[in-house]
Amino acid sequence: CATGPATVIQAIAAGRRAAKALDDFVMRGYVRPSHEDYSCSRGTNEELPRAEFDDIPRLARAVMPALPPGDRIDSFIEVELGLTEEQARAEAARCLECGCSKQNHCALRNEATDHGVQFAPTLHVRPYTPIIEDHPFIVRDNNKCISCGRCVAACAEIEGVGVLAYQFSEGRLTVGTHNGLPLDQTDCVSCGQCVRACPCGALDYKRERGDVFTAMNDPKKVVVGFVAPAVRTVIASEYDLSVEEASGFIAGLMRKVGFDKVFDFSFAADLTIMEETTEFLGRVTNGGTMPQFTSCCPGWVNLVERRYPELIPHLSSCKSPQQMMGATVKNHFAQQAGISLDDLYVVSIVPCLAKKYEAARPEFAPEEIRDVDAVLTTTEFLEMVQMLRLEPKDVEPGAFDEPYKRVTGAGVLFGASGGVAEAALRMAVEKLTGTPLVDDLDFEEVRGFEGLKEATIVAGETTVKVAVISGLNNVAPIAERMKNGEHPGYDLIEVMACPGGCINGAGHPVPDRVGEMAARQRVLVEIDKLSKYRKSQENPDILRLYDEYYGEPNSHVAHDLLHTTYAP
Ligand code: HC1
Ligand code: SF4
Repeated sequence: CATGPATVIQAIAAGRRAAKALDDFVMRGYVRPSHEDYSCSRGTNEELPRAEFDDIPRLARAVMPALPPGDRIDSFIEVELGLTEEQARAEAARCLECGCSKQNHCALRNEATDHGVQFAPTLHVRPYTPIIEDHPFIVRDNNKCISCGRCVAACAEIEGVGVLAYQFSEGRLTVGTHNGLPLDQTDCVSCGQCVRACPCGALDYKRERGDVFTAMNDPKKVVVGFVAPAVRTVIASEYDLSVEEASGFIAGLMRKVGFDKVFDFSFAADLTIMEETTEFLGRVTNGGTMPQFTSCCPGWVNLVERRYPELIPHLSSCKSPQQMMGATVKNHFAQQAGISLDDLYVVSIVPCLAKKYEAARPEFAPEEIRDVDAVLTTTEFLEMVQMLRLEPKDVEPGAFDEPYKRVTGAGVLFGASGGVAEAALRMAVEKLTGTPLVDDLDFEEVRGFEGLKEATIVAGETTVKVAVISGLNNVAPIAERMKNGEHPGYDLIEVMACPGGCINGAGHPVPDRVGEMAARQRVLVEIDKLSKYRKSQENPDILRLYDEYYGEPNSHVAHDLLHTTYAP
């Protein structure tokens, strides 16, 4: 291919990010689209993994230094070019230097470019202010803050927590806490949505991947990794995988990164359903405290403890699936595999920042040995993959490991809002009617992205009223009413801090296309549909675990290892 302003070249991008980068390039008018599929692929976004755009190869490489290994420019044919290579390189280098590492995926940089904003280093120098580390893992660097207010809005309007506020310091407008207290002494629930909203790296979180690499490099350590339900939706999207391929690819990728044993903690979601639904049915029959709230979202648990301690008796006593998996691996698996706890290092991979907080809680570290030693976000895991320069061709897809190999569609559904309630209903209805649920497994009323969804289910003599809430701002009206002694009219309430559930967690890469959230949800729903087992209570590996270890749901051993208490 020739180069220069008159060159005519077309690029075919493989991988969503590569396509997006080319897309941005075309949108800014530097190259002209020539392929008739272009408008179609932009319109639906469905074609992006193999969208076609005009560009030249070197230009494309210049604007995409940070592409993951799976993304590449596949092939080129000639089209008319509107920018010299030198101009393109200058354009690519125009990072705003706020200090983060987003480079080409920076919304702020794109806005600035689109509006012709120039960066003038001599005018914009500001006095250095120390980095603030007043939270277990959230770090605030006001030197990078551009006072855009996204974090303040996320905290107040999405999560309803409202602990962040603008402040004047040294004559400059930046962000601090409402009352000036350290962040960990406010009602902050550690959801991480402020970090996710920050466009310039002023808010970030501490990575644990270094500790995980260290454990992997220690020949004495058996490093066990388990992955949360929602993570597969992002991996599927990053690597353009089909629904059928997603879980097997993750297992292979985790092995390649260096985990000795790999589990899917949708298994522990099944275990949670066994414990939590048994608890719920017990409350229904014995006149226990109603309604029962789910307790698997640590951001929600933090909110109850900090702002609504009166509601603690309503929280299920179940640990979250992450902590059930950790406790099961550190006890049952360690015993069965004959591994001493000193040599066992347990890592979870999750879409959530609050899971870091949860894993570090002292009640989940009996005798100061944590059940989950490190928590990686989806983003951190992908960073590790990039650091190791792993390509999809290096990955040998495979099954998850025994003895927790089999998971159900119900467990996988946990990753989107409504999934916990749906999985619980699949068991509760069966128990209440005494008849196996065969065809009517889908409780579609509780799926989707609305902040509050409701369903009324008649099961034999019993009517179960369910509410499903996501985005903590949406729980406030109900919580306030209950605080004042009112019954909200529901029996079971699922609450997830992130809008839409864990598929929208702050530990995932930020979606860069419209429709990404719906696509993530679809992956989970499709996996459920294709699953051999779709009810937690029929998972053979769960039944065997009860047989050989826990006895029965809510047994003494189960209470010891799978349940917890909350601190007002
Ligand atoms: Fe979630 Fe859960 S579903 S909280 O959204 O109950 O993080 O995926 O791991 O523990 O299983 C998150 C996801 C996750 C727990 C499960
Ligand atoms: Fe607010 Fe969540 Fe950020 Fe805490 S982590 S400051 S609750 S948005």
